[in-house]
Amino acid sequence: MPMPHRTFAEVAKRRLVGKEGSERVATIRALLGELPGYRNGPYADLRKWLDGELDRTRTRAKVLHRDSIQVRREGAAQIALVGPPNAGKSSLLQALSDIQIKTGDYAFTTLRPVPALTRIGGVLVQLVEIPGLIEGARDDRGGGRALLGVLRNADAIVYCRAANEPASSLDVVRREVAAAGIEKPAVVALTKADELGDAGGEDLRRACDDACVDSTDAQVVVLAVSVLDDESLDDLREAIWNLTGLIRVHPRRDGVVEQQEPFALAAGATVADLADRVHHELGVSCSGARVWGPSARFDGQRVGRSHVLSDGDVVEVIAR
Ligand SMILES: Nc1nc2c(ncn2[C@@H]2O[C@H](COP(=O)(O)OP(=O)(O)OP(=O)(O)O)[C@@H](O)[C@H]2O)c(=O)[nH]1
Ligand SMILES: [Mg+2]
Repeated sequence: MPMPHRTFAEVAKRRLVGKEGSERVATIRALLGELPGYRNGPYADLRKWLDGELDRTRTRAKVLHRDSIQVRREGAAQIALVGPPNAGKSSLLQALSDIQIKTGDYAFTTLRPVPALTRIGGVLVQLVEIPGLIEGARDDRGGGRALLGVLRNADAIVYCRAANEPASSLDVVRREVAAAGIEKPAVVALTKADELGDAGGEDLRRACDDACVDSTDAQVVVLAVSVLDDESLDDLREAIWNLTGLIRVHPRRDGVVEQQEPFALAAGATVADLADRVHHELGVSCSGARVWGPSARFDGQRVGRSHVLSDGDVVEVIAR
């Protein structure tokens, strides 16, 4: 004796409440299995409804999946490249790292955030191109909410715009970022600087001035870059490093500067912090260090545990 169809409908709805994805699919399948196999009438209608639910659940699962575009963090910091379509973000990403990525002279070449690692002064930093931030991103246009979510996770932003485009070409992106309440240390990269030609110097100066007109921009460093000019790329790397707020410290042991990657430490880190990072026990037993570099008054200065280190220091930790 099958359950009356009205009761079945009630039970089915109750069992589906709050379920999504594979759990919901499994429940719908189970319900379909329990449903009497009439070809017509109320039970057949219930079957049709459940089949529809199955399709809708699968589609939703796909959409949810497509929205989850989070980027796994790697390296000492994560820096987002944002800007209008065709600004040269992918080209920069490629020039600064080893990745191969599609670039193209049209908008929306890149459709999802793309991460790549770059080495700055020996430390790996993750760059992420965030494409397609368009007007209305805050209302999820163009999948904007997920893209802004990735941006929110980043430590700093490189705003990219072509040097020969007006400063206003960044306005849309900056408005969307501001509307999303995202505030991060930032630089502006004026890309494709090589395209300005011989009279470029003057254009560039104007472009740099334009880039700073917005009052909130007072502190923002503006750099002209071209993927054809290695020096400009090195300057950009250094500007990116400054955004991270981290310092690079090179360990030295028994009089030899170790060839490993330098340690990336938060600004304000002390000798004790470095020792702890090398090894927890060294953090405990460290009594001080010898320091060469910006934070030392002279080469090999003997300092205590609480001595504050600077970017570029070479440090030999002394254990008790
Ligand atoms: N001359 C010159 N062209 C560049 C430079 N950087 C990028 N381009 C060109 O600009 C176009 C757009 O470059 P992409 O790197 O694809 O731009 P994008 O910002 O990633 O574009 P979307 O992913 O579509 O948002 C391509 O034709 C590049 O070859 C540069 O430094 N100099
Ligand atoms: Mg791109």
